[in-house]
Amino acid sequence: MDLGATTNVATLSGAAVTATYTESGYSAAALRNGVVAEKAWSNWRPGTKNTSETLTVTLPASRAVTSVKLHFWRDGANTSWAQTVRVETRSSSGTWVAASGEVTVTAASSGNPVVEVPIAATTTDAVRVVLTPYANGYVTAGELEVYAQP
Ligand SMILES: [Ca+2]
Repeated sequence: MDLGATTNVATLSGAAVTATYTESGYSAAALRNGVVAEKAWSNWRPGTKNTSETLTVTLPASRAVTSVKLHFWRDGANTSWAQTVRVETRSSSGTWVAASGEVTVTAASSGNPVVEVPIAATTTDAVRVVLTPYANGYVTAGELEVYAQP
């Protein structure tokens, strides 16, 4: 048995993804439809952009979560991915606990940036990713994966 094997539990029946804000016409729910390369979710808005955004994945049951992987979407020529992200897990008492430090997102000159944040295996029924956009920037993403031990 491979104790290192993990599976994406965000796509399980009964899981859900919500966002603190979603641009009209886009959907946080589409961050768990299994399609990685798409403009599923956007937090663009006219005028002043949000300086922080949070994506929350709730699971149908507690799992030992080991990493979170967020696939951003490169929206034309815009820097449409977060500058940094951090991961938090929900404790059994319902409080959010830091599971990582601030992780800088690196991006190649083309293609959709991806950030994967490994965490110490934590049994939890909800995970959230706090995004810090670039100054005056916005974020678009295709898929949010949460890996857990089987
Ligand atoms: Ca998707």
